[in-house]
Amino acid sequence: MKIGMVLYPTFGGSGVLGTELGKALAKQGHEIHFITYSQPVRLGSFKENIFYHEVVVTDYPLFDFQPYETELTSKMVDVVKYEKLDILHVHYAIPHASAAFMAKQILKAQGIHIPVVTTLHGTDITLVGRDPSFEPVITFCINESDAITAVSQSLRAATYEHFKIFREITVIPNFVVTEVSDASFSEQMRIKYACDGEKIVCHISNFRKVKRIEDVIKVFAQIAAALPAKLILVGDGPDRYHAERLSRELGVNEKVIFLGKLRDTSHVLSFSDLFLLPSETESFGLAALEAMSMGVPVISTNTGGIPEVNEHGFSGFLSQVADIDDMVKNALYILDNDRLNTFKSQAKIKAQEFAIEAILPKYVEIYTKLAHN
Ligand code: GMT
Repeated sequence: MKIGMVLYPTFGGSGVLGTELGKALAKQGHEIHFITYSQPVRLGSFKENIFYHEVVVTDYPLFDFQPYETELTSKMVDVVKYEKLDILHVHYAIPHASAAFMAKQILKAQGIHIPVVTTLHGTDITLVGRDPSFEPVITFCINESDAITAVSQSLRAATYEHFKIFREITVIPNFVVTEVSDASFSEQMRIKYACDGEKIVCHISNFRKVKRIEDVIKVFAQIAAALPAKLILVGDGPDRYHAERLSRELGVNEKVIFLGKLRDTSHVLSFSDLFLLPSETESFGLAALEAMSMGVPVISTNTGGIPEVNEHGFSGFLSQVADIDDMVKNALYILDNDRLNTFKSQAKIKAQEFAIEAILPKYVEIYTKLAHN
């Protein structure tokens, strides 16, 4: 099949998922056309069956706001028409579902039928989409999609709760492509970042408010008071400054390493002992799954779709949002030398439920049904 993949190219989970999905489909022989405004961070170098179509937004002095959605729609129309696509799969409803609806109508007027699959990822529903300034468009476009998927049961339920959706939403959980770690590299890096016996705690996110970065620092400060440990933070975003300030205030700044944004997080995860995800809300928690797949147990909140991923007492532990003491207690329990390796193995076992081999056929089934209608 020829599939158009529309996504945000940045470090967010929806872009990562859409890119990895496209790469996996291309490996199976499908032709994948990425349509977005810059090269997706996880795309990497040349790959067979993969094409990238950049949406260029022209900067006219007349506009205070550049019309990205219009440029995106035109690009979708062009790519569907001239590359003869069978399916358009859009990740994240805003503005991708509405641009896809518009593209579909334009193509229909030219006698071309293009089925649209919309995957809901989280904040498009739980935060941004609920904003009254977006809601009517979101509701309409979700209902107009030919197939709708959500990344967790929790997100599916939230979508029905907050929007008047009269269509079936299929849950297709996020997946992980497990990277093979190089043991000698991991050992070298462990020696570089942590002295003998120090545990390595890790957090990866876009440092937005919803991630509660300050809770990461608070939990780590208590862990570091109890045992030798370092904290590695990967990513960047609006709350990074607060994390830097708090780590100085709590006197742990010497033990906190800010690496910034990384295209590939598997290397850092390969020498980490524990992953912290204290989010306010999380439709799935792809970063936690990626950690688990590298054998890193997870201390997280029990919000949204996280309990569908992180199994309490097996791959890690779940706590109420903002319950720092409980997260610290659980973290110290896992980091105990007698238990750590068991939790590491269990995290890997749990992640296997979300192996790409198990999830990919679910998308292919949807595409196949729509393409043959
Ligand atoms: O977490 C973010 O802020 C990024 C956001 C996105 O859309 O890129 O992530 C959402 O989608 C991910 C992939 O499906 C999920 O794993 C994240 O849980 C979800 N984030 C939230 O719900 C806050």
